[in-house]
Amino acid sequence: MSNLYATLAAGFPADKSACCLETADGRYYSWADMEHASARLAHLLASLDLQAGARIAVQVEKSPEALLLYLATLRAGYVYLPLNSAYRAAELDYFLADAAPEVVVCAPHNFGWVAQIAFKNGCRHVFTLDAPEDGNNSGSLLQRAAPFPDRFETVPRQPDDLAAILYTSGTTGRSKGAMLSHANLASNAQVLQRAWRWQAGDVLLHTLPLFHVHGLFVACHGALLNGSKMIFLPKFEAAQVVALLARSTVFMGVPTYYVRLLAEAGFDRDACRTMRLFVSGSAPLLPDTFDEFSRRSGHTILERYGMSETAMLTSNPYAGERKGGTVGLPLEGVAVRVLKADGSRCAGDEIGDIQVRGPNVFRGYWNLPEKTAEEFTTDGYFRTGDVGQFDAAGYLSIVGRSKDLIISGGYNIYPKEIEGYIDELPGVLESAVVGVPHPDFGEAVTAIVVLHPGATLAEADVISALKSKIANFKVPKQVRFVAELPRNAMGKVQKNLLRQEFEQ
Ligand code: MLC
Ligand code: AMP
Repeated sequence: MSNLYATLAAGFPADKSACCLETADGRYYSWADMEHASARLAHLLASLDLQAGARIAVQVEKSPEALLLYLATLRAGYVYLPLNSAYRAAELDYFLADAAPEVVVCAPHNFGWVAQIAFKNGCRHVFTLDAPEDGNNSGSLLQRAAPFPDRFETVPRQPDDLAAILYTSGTTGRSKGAMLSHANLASNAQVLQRAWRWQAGDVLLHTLPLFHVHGLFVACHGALLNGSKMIFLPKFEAAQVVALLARSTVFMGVPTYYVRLLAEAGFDRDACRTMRLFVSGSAPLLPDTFDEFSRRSGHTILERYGMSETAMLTSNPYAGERKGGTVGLPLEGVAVRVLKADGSRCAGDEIGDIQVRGPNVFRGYWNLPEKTAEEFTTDGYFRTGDVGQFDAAGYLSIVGRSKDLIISGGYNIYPKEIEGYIDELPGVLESAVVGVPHPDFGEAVTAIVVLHPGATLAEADVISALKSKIANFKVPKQVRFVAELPRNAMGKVQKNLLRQEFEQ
């Protein structure tokens, strides 16, 4: 049985009355509750007569029910497609047109506009995911699932069958759906269970969103596979996390979470007294944050590196030295190499392109076989688009990206997409979008705009126009106007000069 759910369920505790999920508002879900509720949802999905490999697209706020829907999708043998809850109409239209899901699940307050886009794109079923206490609603997935039996025979899958599609940039261009198989995700979960020494009694304080690799796979799979309880918060709030650490043993976050924890007066050794492990990833952790965290808490953050296409690739060791500024050693079964532009291996600590291979590496980009082929070498390595170097002890450092990408608060933002929206605004001749260092988000989106002669447009106009069109985290934090963009002899905009000039 190669269904990922079966792999995870093999780790559930024998005592099914134990707590699997606890919420901040006091809700408690036992392992039996999780199994029964996901069984009902899986029955409902199975009753819809979907095609094999049907995509279930989900754009909802984080909740235990969202996790149940993910598990139900796995159990029913369909493909889970999570979408950031901040996406607006144009973004959703793109994903639904590309992935052609048969089922779309959205938040009740978004039903009107989401359903319109979903049906336009040929989707057959649109449901809402309400909290159980929300009243009667015929589109409610939970109410529709309620009459079904609470046992469900998990559908067998082949190792290479798809479990999830996660939209990400790849190295260039518009978002592409990274196809992850049951075996990709199961192997990574098992490797991380060993690497991070998940153990009896662990409690994961879960504050990450559920629509990315970090929150959905690394965090949830870790706890589920180990039969460990999660304290499940709707979002990261530093003060609440400080208060709940004393009931937890494992915490995972993007670097912004650690910066914000350090800004809390109550964050100290005592607050961390029960903690076993703090993991950071998704964006570079600054050495200052790493050092200050260890002084304040007595814990050394364990930094790891991964991406949507590959899940986790490298990790600092649990038992050995955790080196700040590095992402550690290749995980078990994962081959990582750093190559020069001519394709030869970097020697010593030379800097080059990071390429990876392993059972965790995805099945390719949805509907893009040629793009997929371009991103793999002839000997089967995936080109990550990250640039790095190994030290003498084999620890990898990420020193840059060859892909055009800004990472803000752990979210990826593609400059080209934002430039497209700015260039459409009346009065704009052209624009360039870059990431500049930011104390909280790591990098902040900055737009540099050239206006047509005589046109007038203010920073606030650009920001408010974009807020109505794209997810709020992508909206520039600052907009600067210049007479012309710096270009090199080839006519290419010199973004490095703009980054230097507009550093805050
Ligand atoms: C929110 N805002 C952001 C932002 N998040 N701006 C830039 N970057 C971000 N990441 C803006 C909003 O637009 C809003 O602006 C204002 O901040 C307040 O919004 P909020 O929702 O209240 O923000 P907050 O809750 O503080 O969220 C910040 C955050 C969140 C850091 C807690 O972004 C977060 O949880 N990030 C984690 C992302 C993540 O899970 N990444 C993993 C990817 S997986 P305004 O102007 O509207 O007020 C991956 C692979 C791997 O990369 O290796 O793990
Ligand atoms: P995504 O495409 O959203 O999955 O983002 C993956 C990208 O995040 C990687 O290719 C890296 O550029 C970046 N990333 C993930 N973890 C780290 C880390 N620990 N340090 C630096 N960059 C990271």
